[in-house]
Amino acid sequence: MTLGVDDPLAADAVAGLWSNPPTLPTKWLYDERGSLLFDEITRLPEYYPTRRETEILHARATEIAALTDAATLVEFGSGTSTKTRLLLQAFADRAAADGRSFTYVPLDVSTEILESSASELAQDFPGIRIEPTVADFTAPDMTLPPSDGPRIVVFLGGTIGNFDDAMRAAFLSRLAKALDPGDYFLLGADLIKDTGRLVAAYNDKAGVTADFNRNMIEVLRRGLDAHGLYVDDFDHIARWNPARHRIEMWLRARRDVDVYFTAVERRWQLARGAEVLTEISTKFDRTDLADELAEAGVVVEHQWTDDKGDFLLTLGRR
Ligand code: AVJ
Repeated sequence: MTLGVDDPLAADAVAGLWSNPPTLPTKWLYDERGSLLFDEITRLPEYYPTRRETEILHARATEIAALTDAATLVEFGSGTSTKTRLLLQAFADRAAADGRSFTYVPLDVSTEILESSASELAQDFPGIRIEPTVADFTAPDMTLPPSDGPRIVVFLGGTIGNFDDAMRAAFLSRLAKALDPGDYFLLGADLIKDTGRLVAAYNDKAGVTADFNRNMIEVLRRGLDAHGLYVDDFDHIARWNPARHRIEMWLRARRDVDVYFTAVERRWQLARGAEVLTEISTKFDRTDLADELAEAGVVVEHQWTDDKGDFLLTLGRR
């Protein structure tokens, strides 16, 4: 079968693999197996961000509900909504005490994950209205669901780190325009820290992050009917880029690679030692991040970290 460039994977592969350096959008890491591997990553001893962010949410959820008094919580990239439960509990308690309704709108690109986690949430939070919505929040036309009171848009996990500087600026200004005055934005971001710990978080001993990264090869092989493309021909590389304060994940060819992508009728060659960029994970300075938000039109009202100062939660208001 031949895929036109209107097939998203085909279009991204054609645009990215022949670039210099070759690159593929991070979202292709998250097929079903990739999503399961990422879930495993969040429990690895070296991977601190999920635990630290959960600590902050645990400590601050009630305060966030009181400060914002939001009627609707919109979550970007909700996934399994595990950490969001802390916020939902706090907002649900508040709404119930005041006899108000509260709505949760999880946005995700994966219908399956949205539906399965929404039905679990509906059981656990009978007092909340849940309106799962399939949406790509990185798309240029960002519109938020209507709300009877202030909204709080939450974007957790440090996923903002996957955007490069230009994408981040564009995303934040689109978001600020989509918010109504008085709406809130809650953002999770990983902080710059000791390089050894950063690199270890993306180079775990058990090799789960390596499997997660190398799974991109399998996604390509299957999606584009590739011949001559093997997961075992690639090494996982994660290194710190000090100039751009970000972790970069690459796939490095262990030998000369010669692939034919049947679906796009193209041959792709990669010399031994050459690398493909699969993910960036930018780390932040809290003041710089507050400045970026202000620049976009979101006024920072609070910034909280965990006890170790590893991770940052920022609450801003339009
Ligand atoms: C889900 C994007 C926040 O950048 O830390 C974890 C993804 N990649 N290990 C991150 C990831 C490798 C993660 N985010």
